[in-house]
Amino acid sequence: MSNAAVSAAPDALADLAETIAREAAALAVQRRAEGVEVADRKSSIADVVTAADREVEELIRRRIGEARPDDAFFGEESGAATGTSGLTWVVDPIDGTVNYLYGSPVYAVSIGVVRGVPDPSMWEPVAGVVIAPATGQVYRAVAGGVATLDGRPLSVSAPESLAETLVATGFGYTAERRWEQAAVLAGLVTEVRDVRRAGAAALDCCAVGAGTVDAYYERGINPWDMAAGSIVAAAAGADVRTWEVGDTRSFLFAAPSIVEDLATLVRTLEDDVLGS
Ligand code: LIP
Repeated sequence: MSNAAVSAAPDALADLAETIAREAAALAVQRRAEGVEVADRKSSIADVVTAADREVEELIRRRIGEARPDDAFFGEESGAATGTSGLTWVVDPIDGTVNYLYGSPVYAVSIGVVRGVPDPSMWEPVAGVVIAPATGQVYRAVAGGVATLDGRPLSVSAPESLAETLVATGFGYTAERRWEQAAVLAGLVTEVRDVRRAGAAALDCCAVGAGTVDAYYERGINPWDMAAGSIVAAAAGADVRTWEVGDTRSFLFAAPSIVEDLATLVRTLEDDVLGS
C-alpha cells in the first residue's frame, strides 16, 4: 500500500502544486530558449503540440506520482490515469501552446486539484496553481480561500454595466468552431467596453480574478484549460456560469455585477448562431 508523501489538506496540495509548477515552468522556459518546434497536430493543422508540452507534462505527472501515488491524473497530452484517493490532478502543461510556439510570453503551466472525476460539471474544486513562466507570475488559490498573485490577495472588478465591461474570450482550432465563435463575438462586441483575446484560458480565468478583465467566456474549452484558473477566479469572487448549446459546453467567469446580463447575452447569441 503506497503512502502519500504529502497530505490531502488543500493548502498542502496547493503547496505541492506550486512547487511542481515552478519546476515545470523553469523547464518550459529552458526549452523555449533552446528552440521550439511542432511535434504533432491534433484536431486541425492549427492545433499543435510541441515536444516541450509532452516533456513538461511528463515531469508534472512524475512529480505528482512521487508525492501522491494514489491520486488520479488527467492531462492534456498524456490522458487519464485512475486513482484510489478520490483526488484528481487536472493539468495543462503549457496552456497557450500557440503563443509558446511563436515566442509570445502569454502561456501558463496550469495545475488543478479536484475531488471526483475531471468533469467541470461534476467535480469539487480543491486547489489550483497557474504560473506564467515568461513573467514568473504565480496565481494560486484553495477553494473557499483567498486567491493570490505572487502572494498578494486578488479581487474581481465591479463594472456597473455591460457597456463598461472588458471581456476576454478565445477561439477553437477548427474553422467551423471559429466561425461560430466569431459570429457570437460580432453580436457582442458592440454591447461591451471592448474584447481581449490573449490565447491562454488559464491566464484569462486568473485575469478575471485579478480584475484585469471583467469577464472571460469561451465555448469548447477543455477541463485542463480551466481547472486551476477557475479555482483562482472563484476564490477571488468571480461568479461562474456554464451551459451547453448542442454538444459543446460554454463557460463564463465574470464579476458578479454583470454576470447575469453577460450570460444572457452570450447564451442568446450562441442560440441564434447555432440555431438551437
Ligand atoms: C488554448 C486555450 C485558449 C483557447 C485555445 C486553446 P491550449 O489551450 O487556452 O483559451 O482559445 O483555442 O484551446 O491548446 O493552448 O492548451
